[in-house]
Order: sequence, then C-alpha cells, then structure tokens
Amino acid sequence: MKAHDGMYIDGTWRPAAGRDTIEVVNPVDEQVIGRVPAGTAEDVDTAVRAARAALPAWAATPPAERAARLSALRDVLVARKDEIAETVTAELGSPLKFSENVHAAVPIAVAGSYAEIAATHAFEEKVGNSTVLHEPIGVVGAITPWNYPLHQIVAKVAPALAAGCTVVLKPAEDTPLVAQLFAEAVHEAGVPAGVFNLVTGRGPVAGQALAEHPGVDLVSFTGSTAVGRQIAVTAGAAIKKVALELGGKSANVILPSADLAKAVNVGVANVMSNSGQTCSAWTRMLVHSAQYDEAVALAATAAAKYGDRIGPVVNAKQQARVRSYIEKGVAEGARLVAGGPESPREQGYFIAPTVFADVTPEMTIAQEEIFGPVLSILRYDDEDDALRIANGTVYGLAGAVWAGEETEAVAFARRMDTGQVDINGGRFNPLAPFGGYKQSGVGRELGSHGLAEYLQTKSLQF
Ligand code: TXE
Repeated sequence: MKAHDGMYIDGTWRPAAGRDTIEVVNPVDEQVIGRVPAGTAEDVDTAVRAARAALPAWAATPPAERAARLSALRDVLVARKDEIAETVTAELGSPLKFSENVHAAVPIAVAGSYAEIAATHAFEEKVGNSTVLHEPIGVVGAITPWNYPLHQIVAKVAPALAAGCTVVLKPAEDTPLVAQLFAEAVHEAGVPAGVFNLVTGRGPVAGQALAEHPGVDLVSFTGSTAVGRQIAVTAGAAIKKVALELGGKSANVILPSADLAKAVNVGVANVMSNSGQTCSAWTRMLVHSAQYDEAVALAATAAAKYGDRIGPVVNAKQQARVRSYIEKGVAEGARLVAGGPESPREQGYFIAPTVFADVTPEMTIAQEEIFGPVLSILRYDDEDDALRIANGTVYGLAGAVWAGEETEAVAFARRMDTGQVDINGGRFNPLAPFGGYKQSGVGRELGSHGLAEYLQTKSLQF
C-alpha cells in the first residue's frame, strides 16, 4: 500500500523529527502492508505552529469560500472513493462492499453536508440591540480512532474547516493510511497551507502532546472512555475546551407490539456490522419475557448465517479483549447460543458472531463496551422494567425502540437517557446530531450541532 514517510504540515509532506515508525498490518492475513512515521512532541509542535499561523487568514475567509473548498474536498473524495475503500479494507479488514457503502460513502455525505452548512449557516445574528458573532474557536487538535477511520476524521475536520478553524489531526495507529489519503485530498481541494495538518503517531506520545499543547484551543477526541477522561482532566486544568465521543452500550428495546422477526434480524445485523466495532451499536437487545425464547432462537439463527463474512476485528489486542469478554460472559452464567471465544479462522483477528441469552443487567457483558460482534439478549417484564434496564449503564450514546406504532416507540424513546434513538429501524441522517448523554461524551457531531462545537460567540451591543 502506498504510504508517505513524512508528515503533512503547512501544505507539504516533510520528514518526521524522529526515526520511529508504525507498522500497518492487514487484520485478515496479519501481513505488514505499510509503515508510517511515529510523530513526536516536536512534530506536533511544528504542526500546531503551522495551524496557528494559518488561523487568522482562514478565519477571515468568507464562509462561501470555505464552503467551496469543502465542496471541492467532497469531489476529490468522490473521485477517489475506490481507493478509499481499498485502503480501509487493507488496514481495517472490512469486506470491500462494506468499505464502499459505509467507510467511503458516509464521509462523502458528511463532507457534502458541511459544504452546504458552511454556505448557509448564519455566522452573525441580531438579538435585540445586539449583533451576535459566531467565530471560530481557533486551533483544533483532533484525535481519532480506527473503527470508522475516514468518517471519524471527516466528522471533525469538515465542521472545523466550515467554522474557520485550523486543524492538527492525530489519527489512530492502526489506520493511518486513509488519513494520509485524506491529507492528499485536502491538498488537491485547494485548502490553503497550514489549515489542515497531519501528524501520525502513537497515542501516549503524539496524541498526548497534541492534547497538552498550549497552542491548541479545542481538543476533539473520539475513542475509549479511559483516554477521554485523561484528556478531559488535562484540558480542564488548562481551561481548554473539549469535545468527546466515547463508548456506548446501547439498548435495542423491542416492545411486544413490534414485528419481532424484523426487529431481531435488524438488531443482529446492527451489532455484527463492522465486526461490532461501532460505538453506537445496539449491543443489548431487550425482549419481553413472553417473546424471549422466540427472539433468542431468531437471533441465534441470524448470527450463525454471518460466519466469518463480517471480517476480523482490528488487531490482536482487540481480538484478545473481545475473547476475554466472551469468556467472562460464560463464567458469569450467560448462555451462549451462537459463536464463542474460539476464532473461526487460524489466521487473522476473527471473532465468530456471538449471541448470549439469559443475560442479566448486572453482568459485565451487559455493562461494559465489548467492541466486537457480541450481542447480549436480556428479558424484561413490563415497560418500566425495560426502561430501568435500558437506562441502567454509565453510557448513553444511542439506542433503538421497536413498536407496532411509531408513536408508542417515540413515547418510550423520550424516557431514554441517550443521545440518539432509532425508531423502528431508523436511517442514517448526516444532519442529525450524534453524541452522548452521561459518560458517552461531551458535545455533538454532525450537522449544525456539530458545527457549533467549533464556534464561540461574541456579542456586540449597540
Ligand atoms: O482506544 P484509544 P483503543 C473503545 C472500544 C475499544 C477501546 C480501546 O471499547 O475496545 O476503546 O480501543 C489515541 N493521549 N473505543 O485502545 O486508545 C489513539 O492513538 C492522547 C470506542 O484503540 O482510546 C487513537 O488515536 N491520545 C471508540 C485514539 O486515541 C491518545 C473508538 C483512540 O484510541 C492517548 C475506538 C493519550 N494518552 C475505541 N492514548 C468510539 N467511541 O467509537 C491513545 N490515544
């Protein structure tokens, strides 16, 4: 795979300060497919200085021109969508069709949405005798994970650029190649030098240096709750703003009036998609006691059909982590009805699509984010019981409700402590705000709510 051996800083690829490199491994066959430089605090400092220097001019660039650059960026991503899909498939291991339909298509939609939002957003408004200005927050340090590698980048960089901010991106160690491709796309789109900068590197080195850098005004992070907490503490001490997208343990609540087979099948597909590496995945299925056995049988059949077609998980560490959760589920008394801890293949980081029945709310597999293709099915006795279980974790990122009538599902969704709920299946909307209640995070991504994270307000009184 094509890989740059430098950092994209101030509009050019320049050599890294140190010699350390990161190997990129294909999770399907465990082969090394490329190497990228592992950035140091020095690289981060160079990139932040470039972003600071570029800030005044970009912040003063008319929104229509910023929109034009984002529109050009979208067009470059469209022109290179096959390359994007192939790159994500190589470094994340996703089946190529999924990479085309999700890993390439979703960021294209999001980049396009921010081209429109930048062109139409009211960056100034009148409030009584005041004019309120929505100004860019400044230099953004973006730290992204590997699970939807390009989407996570675009969901931060596109609104930041739309707002007039400049950016330093530190992408995940496992998926730096699509980040380099994105930097090329930004360059091709004619975004001025220094507005977007890329430093590849390790979390505790380059990531931490970026989060701590005094020249960064906002840290926008997506990843584990543990690292998010650490970033929040560091940023809090410096009174620096943060946006955090963290873990989830979302409930898929199937009310008795729902089309059970449809709700179960879509629910299983939702969890197995991207090999379960989705923060908003509906990893807890809640079913009424009277329908419980039927739902378990349907879910076991649905999961078994996937085999190893879902692709592997990202690396050996994640594979070991997911397996240990499966073992813990068995040890705590849950009943395996599909899959299990054994890998379905000798090579690659595969986990069999796994379904647990007889899961109770206090079990580890019902409380902690597993981040693999593992579904827990829990039973409830009435709606209040279902609500208690649904709301009974530290997380609140997403969820789903199924009912015969939408109004019934909506009434239940209003009582859920979570940032997004799919009603009878739902459909992805790039304009809808996405983000967490409780420990699932701080702030929102996507649409005009996502833009707001990158703006600060000033009022002029007349
Ligand atoms: O995450 P990390 P990991 C969850 C999921 C998964 C677990 C571990 O449960 O099993 O996290 O995944 C950078 N300072 N999610 O270990 O370490 C790191 O380089 C600054 C949920 O991959 O949080 C990468 O760019 N940055 C999630 C990013 O943080 C640091 C998506 C995420 O890596 C850092 C991914 C530090 N000290 C994992 N340490 C979601 N919400 O979608 C690491 N990083």
